[in-house]
Amino acid sequence: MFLMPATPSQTRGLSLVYFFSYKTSTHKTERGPNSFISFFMVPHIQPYMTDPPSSVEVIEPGLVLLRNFVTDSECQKLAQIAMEIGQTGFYCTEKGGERVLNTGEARGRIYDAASCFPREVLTCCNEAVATCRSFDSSMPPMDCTHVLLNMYTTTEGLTWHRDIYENDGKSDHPVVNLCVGASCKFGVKHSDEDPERVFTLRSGDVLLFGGTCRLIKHAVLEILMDDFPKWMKGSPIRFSFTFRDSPEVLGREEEFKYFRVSEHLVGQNDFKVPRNSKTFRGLPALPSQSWREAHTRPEFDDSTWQFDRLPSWSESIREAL
Ligand SMILES: O=C(O)CCC(=O)C(=O)O
Repeated sequence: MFLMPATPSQTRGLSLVYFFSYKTSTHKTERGPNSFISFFMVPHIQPYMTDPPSSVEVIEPGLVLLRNFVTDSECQKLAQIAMEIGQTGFYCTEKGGERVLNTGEARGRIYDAASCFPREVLTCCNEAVATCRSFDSSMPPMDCTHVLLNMYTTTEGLTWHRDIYENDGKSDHPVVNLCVGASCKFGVKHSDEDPERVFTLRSGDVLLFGGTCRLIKHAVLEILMDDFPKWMKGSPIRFSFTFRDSPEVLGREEEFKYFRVSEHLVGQNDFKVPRNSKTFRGLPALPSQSWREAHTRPEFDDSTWQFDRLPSWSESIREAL
């Protein structure tokens, strides 16, 4: 069994719990000088000998960071799953025969229905949401319908944006982001005038943004290629599993197959965060994001999609399983 069947706090052996409060206005959030409310211990129910203790940080209502939520060995299995799925998913082959990452950047991307992913992957999301909601009562529930899996291969991250597209989910249900492998600097801010809040996300950390933070602006500022789990054996890669509740696009995954920041990150500057994020309606995908259209692009040869750059640590994990 991948994760022990227990209540979230039992499963995760939560130890340190921090609560922060923020002075909030409609779309602007600011951490006040006396924002540190409490710090207390929760009994360790199932300590992990090899992992640091888990903690919950309610950064503000609707924005929660679960540190060390997924154990190191679980992360290792998730990385293995990501590599296997990525064999056909992270790369495309150009007409000249060169295999390139399918975002046009140093990042591979897979977007698909949750049902295409192994159950273990979804278990992490479900447990993270349950744990988060037991600490932040404002966080709405979520039923994961889709997974976006990113693979970062260099220090290059992902530019500032809000998750405003139809396939990100139309409701205020949380987006759940699990970090596996190399660490990253992750930034959030409600508006451009706000100071950036930057968190280091390490392997096993889960960040949730929902409710009044569902449309928060965020960015992967940098991948920290010198901070990664031992089992990556000197070949650091960052995976992010981003779980979404977007039932409206079930069966339409083909429309959202590609996302190239240079072409498809549209409507961000004109987007006005609605006062009621429950009434939010996502922006439709551009036709060029679809699998069908990619087939017609002269530079791609999707008929020969293949993955041929498995790093050595993946092979050793495969042997160990
Ligand atoms: O990879 C990440 O951690 C963030 C991904 C993200 O923000 C997105 O795809 O919208």
